[in-house]
Amino acid sequence: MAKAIYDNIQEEVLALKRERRAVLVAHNYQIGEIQEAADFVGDSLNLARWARKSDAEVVVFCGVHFMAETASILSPEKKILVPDLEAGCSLADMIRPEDVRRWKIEHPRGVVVAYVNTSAVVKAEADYCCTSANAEKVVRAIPEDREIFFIPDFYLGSYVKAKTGRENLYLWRGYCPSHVLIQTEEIRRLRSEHPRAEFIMHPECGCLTKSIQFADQVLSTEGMIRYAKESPSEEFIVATETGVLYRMRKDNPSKRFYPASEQAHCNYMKMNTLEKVVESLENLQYEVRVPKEIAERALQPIERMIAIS
Ligand code: CIZ
Repeated sequence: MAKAIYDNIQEEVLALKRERRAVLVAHNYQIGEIQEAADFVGDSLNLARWARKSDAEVVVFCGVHFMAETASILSPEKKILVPDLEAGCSLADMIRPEDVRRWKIEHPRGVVVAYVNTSAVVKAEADYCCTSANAEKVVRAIPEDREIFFIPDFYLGSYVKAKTGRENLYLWRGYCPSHVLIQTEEIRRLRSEHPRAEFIMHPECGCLTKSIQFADQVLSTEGMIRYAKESPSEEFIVATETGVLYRMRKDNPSKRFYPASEQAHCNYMKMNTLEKVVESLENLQYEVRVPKEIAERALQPIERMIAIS
């Protein structure tokens, strides 16, 4: 059969989605063209939950690998595809299941809280999952006398420890290589250049302890997007991966957004392109499927988090 000719790649993606009875979901850090082609844009948990509710048979997940795994855990009957199998997450790779098992042997009554940025095999060892939006709430739901192992992000964990005053919360020293590039000196400079701008910050930022004194809000990506819409301010300095600015600018054309650092750019997130989305839809590649035994165990901490938040 002759290959159809399209005026542009967005049209081609649309036609292929129809043909494959597929939906496309995109994380807040994806490039603009992918966000435009998406049926839903959001944070990793909202994407996975949206995909679960959708009646599509095929979901093209534009984000990074652990996010597609979470979608597969929540929707084992669906075909979850990623356009590039190499799009991983350095933070998620910083902890292995054996690291968690070792802690559990040393702390038999301890509770493991895993940030969503973990692989399915690590989630399978955890008691609770959390996102940056609900980490504090999840930790507060755990009885005071139980020790907590918070993995893998040291900065989010430190923030939650400070907010909850929880002394018996132990931290793994993982970090996001993009968020650690955001520096206090640069924020100080931007604040003096844009004195009217509100400064909103993601808790994965490596400079969180030093910069929190300037922060108007510490928020997840969804929290930032909502806050930028609702706040009467006209200008914002945004400390997170720069992809989030696309949606903020689109939602608020009259407002101005300044990245706290142009360096805060995740190369893994940017590996997905529309050309790869086309290939993914044409060839139904690359499927992410979590083995049943792991998926069943990893589902429990995710469901516990959903019940709390
Ligand atoms: O859960 C997500 O999508 C991540 C990694 C961050 C956030 O704040 O949304």
